Amino acid sequence: MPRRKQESPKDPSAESPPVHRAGFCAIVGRPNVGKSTLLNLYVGAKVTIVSDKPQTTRRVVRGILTRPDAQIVFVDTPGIHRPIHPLGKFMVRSAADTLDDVDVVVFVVDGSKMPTREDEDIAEMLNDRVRVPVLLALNKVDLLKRDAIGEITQAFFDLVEHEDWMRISATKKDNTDKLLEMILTRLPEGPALFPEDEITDTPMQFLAAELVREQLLINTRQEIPHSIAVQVDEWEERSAQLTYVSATIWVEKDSQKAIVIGERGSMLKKVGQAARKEIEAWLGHQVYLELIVKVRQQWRRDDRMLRELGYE
Ligand SMILES: Nc1nc2c(ncn2[C@@H]2O[C@H](COP(=O)(O)OP(=O)(O)OP(=O)(O)O)[C@@H](O)[C@H]2O)c(=O)[nH]1
Ligand SMILES: [Mg+2]
Repeated sequence: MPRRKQESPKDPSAESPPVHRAGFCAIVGRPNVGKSTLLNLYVGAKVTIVSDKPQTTRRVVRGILTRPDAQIVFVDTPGIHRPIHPLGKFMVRSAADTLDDVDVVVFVVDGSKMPTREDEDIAEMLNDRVRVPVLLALNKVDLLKRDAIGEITQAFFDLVEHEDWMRISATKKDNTDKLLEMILTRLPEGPALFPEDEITDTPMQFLAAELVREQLLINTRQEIPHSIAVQVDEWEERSAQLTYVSATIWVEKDSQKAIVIGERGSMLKKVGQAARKEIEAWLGHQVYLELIVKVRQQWRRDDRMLRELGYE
């Protein structure tokens, strides 16, 4: 008589193999709400620059979080606003285009203030166009006044269709882990999309130019931050311990050039030193950073110049 095979003792992990998820998560919102801060927090490194000036991020930047159970490719996007020049149009278009190719969207808002016209525009776009889950992240909760919580939250709820929401602070790391789990559960099952040690697909040269621009944003005011572009012209690994980098800082007026250089070069020196340290940290060796300031009038409206700078 055939006998039933003896069953081996049950191995729980063999019964239900652990689920691995992988996918893309767009981070969208109006300028200055903390999108890039949130991405850097999740990735654990500065892969996208942050400043207190609106319209800091100009191009889409991907940052990758790899865990044993998942890989999330976060897509930081330029703040969506009503653009007034071709650079702004490029920025808004690249943010909007991101929505078509992701698995989940995090709509980041400044949850300490009532929605603005820009929030309304973005919400309308998300409601009309996005077919994947939208998560509402009410950021900057650390600035939220207690008596305004109800009114502000309700105003955002009325604005945008969302699957779930969370009140967070990207700088204080409040509830950001809870938001991360909400994102994770919305990703499809599948293997990792990028090598597990990769945290961004941004080329180092572009990152270096951005780190210089970040220092300029931090150290300048009014219209100057918006008038600055940084382009790496030369990148040479002179030895295993030293990389030579030369970059041009473009501004739109002679008066801006004078400010960026500073009195006897003081501003340029300060910016150069701070950016050099950050590039050195990325490369793990010494960097010689040379910065040159040049004027190109109205470069933000100059299609050829925008193409050259990679804003196309
Ligand atoms: N108080 C407070 N400030 C925050 C928080 N998150 C971000 N910020 C600050 O808000 C400012 C803008 O942050 P970013 O991350 O550059 O904002 P963004 O949305 O990427 O802005 P754009 O690139 O211009 O679209 C910075 O000064 C951040 O330090 C937060 O939770 N609380
Ligand atoms: Mg940003």
